[in-house]
Amino acid sequence: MTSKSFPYGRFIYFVTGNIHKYFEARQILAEFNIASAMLKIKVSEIQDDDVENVAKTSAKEAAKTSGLPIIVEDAGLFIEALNGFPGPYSKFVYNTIGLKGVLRLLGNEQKRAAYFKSVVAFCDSEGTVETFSGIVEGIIANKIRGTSGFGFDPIFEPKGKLGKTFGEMSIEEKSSISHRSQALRKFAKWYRKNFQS
Ligand code: ITT
Repeated sequence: MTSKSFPYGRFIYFVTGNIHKYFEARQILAEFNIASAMLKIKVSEIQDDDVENVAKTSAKEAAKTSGLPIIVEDAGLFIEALNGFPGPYSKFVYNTIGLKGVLRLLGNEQKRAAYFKSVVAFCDSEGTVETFSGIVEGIIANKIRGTSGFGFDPIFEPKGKLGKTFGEMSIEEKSSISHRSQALRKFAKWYRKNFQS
């Protein structure tokens, strides 16, 4: 893609209904001098086994509805002993059985490996889509620990920081290794290269 001049400067709308995701994203994008705003518009989340397809489809719909260049980010928690469950169904599982339910499902299972995957999908008003992904590996803790972050953060201990859940970390510490920060950093580098302010 050739370098485009972008009428709004380096600015991007982050389409989400989840303020915690936006706060994390805003900080990471700011490191690259990209200003952002949270855009809460209704977009359908398709049912698909792949978070990349979910993010892509939502991004196209959001860009079409708003007429703005936007990013959508879709993430999920994949637990090895549960064959990748809940994956793309993470929101539903969080809202139904919650953290306690996931810990109950795992019981005394010794193999507690899991990872978070994030896919950022950018779509401009012409319908061009680009995706960027990030993964953070870790384990599912034995019990709920910490009150920071959101979702499954209090039961996820990332590799390299074992003994501490995302729920026990500041946004900065989580973002130094998180799936979301990796995907957003890839996006930010690409965006700076392709869109001049
Ligand atoms: P959107 O409006 O952006 O879709 P969402 O909360 O539905 O917000 P996702 O679909 O990306 O976000 O994520 C699905 C669920 O996965 C989310 O509700 C959380 O429970 C969980 N999740 C995603 N990212 C997480 C993270 O960084 N830490 C903890 N849990 C996370």
